[in-house]
Amino acid sequence: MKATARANTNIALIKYWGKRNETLILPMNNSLSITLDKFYTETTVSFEENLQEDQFFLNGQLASEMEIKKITNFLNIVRNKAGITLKARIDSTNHVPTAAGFASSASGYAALATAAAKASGLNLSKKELSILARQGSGSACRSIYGGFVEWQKGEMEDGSDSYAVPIASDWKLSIMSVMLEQKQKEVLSREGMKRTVETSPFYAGWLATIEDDLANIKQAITNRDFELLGTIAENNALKMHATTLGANPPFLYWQSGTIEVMEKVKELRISGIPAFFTIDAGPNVKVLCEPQYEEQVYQTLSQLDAVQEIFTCHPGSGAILKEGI
Ligand code: FM0
Repeated sequence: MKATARANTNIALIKYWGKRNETLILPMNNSLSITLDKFYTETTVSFEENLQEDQFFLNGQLASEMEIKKITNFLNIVRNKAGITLKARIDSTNHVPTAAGFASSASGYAALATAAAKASGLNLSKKELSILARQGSGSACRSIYGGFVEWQKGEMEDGSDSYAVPIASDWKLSIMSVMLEQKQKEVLSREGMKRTVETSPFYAGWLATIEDDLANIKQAITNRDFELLGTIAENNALKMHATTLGANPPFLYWQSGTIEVMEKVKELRISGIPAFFTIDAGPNVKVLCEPQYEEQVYQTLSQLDAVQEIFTCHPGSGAILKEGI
């Protein structure tokens, strides 16, 4: 009744932004991401006879009651499916540089779903694992697979057709994760997307453009058209962030350093180096380029005072069970 799994985080090129069902975590729109080869979570789940409550240790420390409650809710889904009532001990380690502030919910729930399913005796397909991980955190359903991944939003009310599928491609892009100094506490993505759906007049405009963006970026992946991929990804991120300005109360994830990096990326393009940015629910910027330009992009962005550290990532693998444990 014990299993260990590892999952990488992912970065969306077409963003998931907004839910149509908050309990089942069903999205308003399709999204598309790249699973990275850095920043992963490793989680061991052990269902045990003698436990009265679920125990959750994050990076070696007992987690807060709120975090344990979230984990218990998630494990209840697993227990129901497996027909067991045993409580579990969960040990989870985030292998994310402390300064990074990289969202770990995607790698966290992908690893937890994979380990918990195995430990409970369930033998789930990747599709079923994706559906399970989605119920912990939406973006986690994409981290079940490696490389380019599409999360198909589905139509069903029970969420049975809302899961990720891999996109066949071995295109080795570079994703430079640019870390800035964290200046203020952010609006969490869960709260931010909810507020945006409920109050932003720009939300409808965002949704209206998704299907075109998705079709174009898939075309770009098929044709290895970097210019097109980068243009769509950058524009999609800008549109997502534009919706937050129309929310009530309004909010913005960017800091001055965020804009400095965005401007540098544009300068790089003017100087003939194809590079594009994308930004999630925080101030950090991810810069996309092809491997031959990695060094130049790295050097140029390192010069900015606001930049603390840059991590060069590439497409990585999907969630895996660790053998021999
Ligand atoms: O990853 O409320 O998965 O597509 O990162 O847990 O379902 O943390 F930029 C924002 C991720 C949102 C875009 O949201 O939310 C993306 C975002 P949950 P997540």
